[in-house]
Amino acid sequence: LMPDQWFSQNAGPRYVQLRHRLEEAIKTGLLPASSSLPPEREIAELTGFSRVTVRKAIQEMVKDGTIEQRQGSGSFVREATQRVEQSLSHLTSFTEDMANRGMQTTSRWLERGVFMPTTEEIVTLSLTPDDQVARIYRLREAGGQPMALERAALPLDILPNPLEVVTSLYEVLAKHGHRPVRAVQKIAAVNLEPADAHLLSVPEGTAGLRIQRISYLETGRVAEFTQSIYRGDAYDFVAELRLSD
Ligand code: 16G
Repeated sequence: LMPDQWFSQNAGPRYVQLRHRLEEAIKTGLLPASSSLPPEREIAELTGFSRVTVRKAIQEMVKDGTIEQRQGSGSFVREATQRVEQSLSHLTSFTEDMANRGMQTTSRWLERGVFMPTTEEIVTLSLTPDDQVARIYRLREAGGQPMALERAALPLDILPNPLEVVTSLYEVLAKHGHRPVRAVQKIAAVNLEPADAHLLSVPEGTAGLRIQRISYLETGRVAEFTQSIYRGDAYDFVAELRLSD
């Protein structure tokens, strides 16, 4: 890191000047993705800025997601986010969507079991208050990158053993002859809650999409009620529209 590459006649507060220098270093590959930043003290020495300024510049870059801080191992340049295009016209599963792009999926389980249903689940899945519900809640990753938090609820006779779902819910449903054939999906913008942002590895306040999917069996019965939080910075939703006749 050459100090002279970091100096410029930029106006604005000192931490903003330093931040521009660091952003420049990232853009030109001087500080490549995944590389670790030198310690604050070293950056201060190299650039002539004070440590307070260095800390403030880094804090700002952590907030906007350019830099990531890992407990005990310092600061790193974050990998650029991989965006994916997601069709809104086909009833596919996450596993299928990612496999079509050649991406491997992994899940981090947050909840998986049989529970008492919430009022919303009772209404949506047409349960009685005495029925229990199968619930699976997971962080879904593709190509090692967190993509979405998905919380699915299903009637117990449709998914008697939630533990059977290891990778694909739809695959398990298909095996039991319960693959949904139709779904209604609702999408709304949200600011990610701090806990969700943390799970999705994005800065707090990042835009997210709240997606609700209610899917139906051939018989017209509701099979699945899924509430998800998708990363706003990782998805482009695409639908083909036609002039109706
Ligand atoms: C998609 C669905 C979700 C479904 C899941 C099954 C949305 C927006 N999409 O992510 O409802 O439960 O696929 O995927 O909610 P899987 O078969 O890979 O588990």
